[in-house]
Amino acid sequence: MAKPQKVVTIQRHIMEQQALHPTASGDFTRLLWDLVLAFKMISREVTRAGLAEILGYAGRENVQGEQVTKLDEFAQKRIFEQMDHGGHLCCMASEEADGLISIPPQFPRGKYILLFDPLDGSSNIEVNASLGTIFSIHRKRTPGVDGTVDDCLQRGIEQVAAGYCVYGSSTMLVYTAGRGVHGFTLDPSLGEFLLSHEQMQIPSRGKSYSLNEGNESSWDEGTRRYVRHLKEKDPATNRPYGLRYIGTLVADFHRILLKGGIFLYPPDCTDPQTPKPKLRLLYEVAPMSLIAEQAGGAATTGHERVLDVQPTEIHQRISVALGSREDVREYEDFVQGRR
Ligand code: FDP
Repeated sequence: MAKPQKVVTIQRHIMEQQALHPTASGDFTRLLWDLVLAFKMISREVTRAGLAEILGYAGRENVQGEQVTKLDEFAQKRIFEQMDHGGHLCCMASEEADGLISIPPQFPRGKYILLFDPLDGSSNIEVNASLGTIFSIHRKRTPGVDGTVDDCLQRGIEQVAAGYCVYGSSTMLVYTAGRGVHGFTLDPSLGEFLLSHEQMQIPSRGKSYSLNEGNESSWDEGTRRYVRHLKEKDPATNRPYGLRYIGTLVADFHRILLKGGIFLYPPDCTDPQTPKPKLRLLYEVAPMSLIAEQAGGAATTGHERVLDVQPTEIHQRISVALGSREDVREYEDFVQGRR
């Protein structure tokens, strides 16, 4: 008879991780639990997204006379309202808010900072393709009870935890708290995230690349030569690589985490004097980079390790290549002119 599988919920996994730190207060554990509940609520809403057409358009009243919120606004509100009163956080910042998000005065303050992208891949909402939520957690470093912009502007290497939830053919939550990367799949009938991928490892080399090829005319020369190299035929090095691009960072990265390969979003170099990157450092690129490194992969701007970059503003943008270690190193060789 087949041995019954040990079923581990995310709650139990987080508690087991906490037990590895005998001095832990439990604050961080409760913070993650609260976040997990927000993800379940967003997941439920994402699966109902297509019904907005039937029940009423987003931003207007539905047939029951209720206001229908846009999915990205819903995700923002859900996370904020779930996280504002638990006493774990001293402030938040999000892609959907201009400045620092303060904790309302009536609620207690905690020692952590939450940075998040509530609904990544928003251009895919209408087409029923995968979406995601990304989060990054830092520890407060300035004096006083309220969090400040300075608390948000910490290097990626200083993250206490990072993760994402991908709303795909199933909903999966992937996170790291500095001891490897673990993945949990949501069982909608139980309403529980169950451990499905323990200690995830990115293969050291992949055979696919992921970027918006339509932007080729605005890439830097190194990126252009690198992508041309990937398309050359050389069976010994698995080339040509296949192209896979969904246009939702979370989904594109998730594929690479499981299968290997490289995700790239180089800057727009139409004016070489002022390259314009697109993705956001604090709540997109830094958390993905921590996960990549914790899974044995790498993340670079082309010239520098992403996790070492000192942020200067909350919504800072940055260029990135991340994924399999050997693929990322090879990209750096092209960009830095060694090849
Ligand atoms: P989106 O603007 O649709 O939210 O966060 C930005 C992002 O998506 C990433 O998820 C995605 O990787 C990228 O932009 C897609 O950009 P392009 O449409 O320029 O390819």
